[in-house]
Amino acid sequence: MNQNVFTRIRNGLAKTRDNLKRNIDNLIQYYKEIDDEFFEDLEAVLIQSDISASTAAQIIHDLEIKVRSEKIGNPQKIHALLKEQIMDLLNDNSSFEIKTPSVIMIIGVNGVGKTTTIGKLAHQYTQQGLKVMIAAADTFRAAAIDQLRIWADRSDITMIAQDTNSDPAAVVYDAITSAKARKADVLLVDTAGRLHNKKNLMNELEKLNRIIQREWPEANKETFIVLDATTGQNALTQVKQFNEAADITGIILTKLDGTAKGGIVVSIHTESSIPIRYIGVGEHIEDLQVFDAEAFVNSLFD
Ligand SMILES: Nc1nc2c(ncn2[C@@H]2O[C@H](COP(=O)(O)OP(=O)(O)OP(=O)(O)O)[C@@H](O)[C@H]2O)c(=O)[nH]1
Ligand SMILES: [Mg+2]
Repeated sequence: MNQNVFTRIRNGLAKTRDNLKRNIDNLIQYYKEIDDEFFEDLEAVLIQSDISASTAAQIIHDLEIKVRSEKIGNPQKIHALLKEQIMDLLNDNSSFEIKTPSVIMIIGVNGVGKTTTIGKLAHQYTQQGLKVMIAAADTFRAAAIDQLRIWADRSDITMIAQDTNSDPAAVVYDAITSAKARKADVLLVDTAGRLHNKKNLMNELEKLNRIIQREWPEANKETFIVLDATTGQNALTQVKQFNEAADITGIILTKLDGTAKGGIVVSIHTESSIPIRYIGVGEHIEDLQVFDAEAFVNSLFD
């Protein structure tokens, strides 16, 4: 991982890191040794950083076992122990590399950063030398198509769009025909933000999936849900409910730069068992990183 990439993750996670460090340092100052109350307070610190209650309980449970078996009493040791524990939880989340050809459908609720993320992914894949295309399947608002076009132009790639209010399924059908004809490596599909309780919109996602499957069965298919890291525990509910309409293959957490609660990354992976593929750490085109457990944990603690 180059220096630039690492610096961006580090900067993006600054609020979460500072918050976590301050809270843990307070504990270390207050407690002379690690005891039950220390663990209770530490659990509260984890929950404050948006690690869910059940994941926090699991981390504390494992830490207690370790501390007892190794007879560790010094609170100063807790930083390193906690880091190790979180690394263990995220470790099976291996670094992602896109297969070609791929169709990547980007889904999620309103305003989480879907379109921006597509712009960033298009840039990243283009930089890797891949031929990228975009399908403007958010046909709800004219502004949505215009916004996507700006991103397509930035990476100088082709966007397939129809008029506002046209059928997203028709856009996807068109885009696949075109992507196959042009031998595209990656087709990114932008979709309209939707609430998981809107049945017809969720059915639409199923329909888009069927079309992709039917029209380009040889292509690798990914469905990434975009989650706004600042929304907290509701993110897990979103994953569960979207997963009923679309087989989610990966999670993208955005806006980690805007929150002190980046702990959501830890529990969302642990509790959904879905890999985190990318994290968004800013609004700039380069502020999207392939999720790397080690780089993430290092950025959180060091
Ligand atoms: N700070 C920060 N802002 C982000 C990030 N990703 C997206 N945003 C901002 O979030 C806002 C919404 O982004 P969009 O990409 O339009 O979100 P969307 O999910 O496509 O929204 P809808 O299409 O309306 O559902 C924009 O102002 C983006 O600049 C990020 O990683 N960090
Ligand atoms: Mg959008």
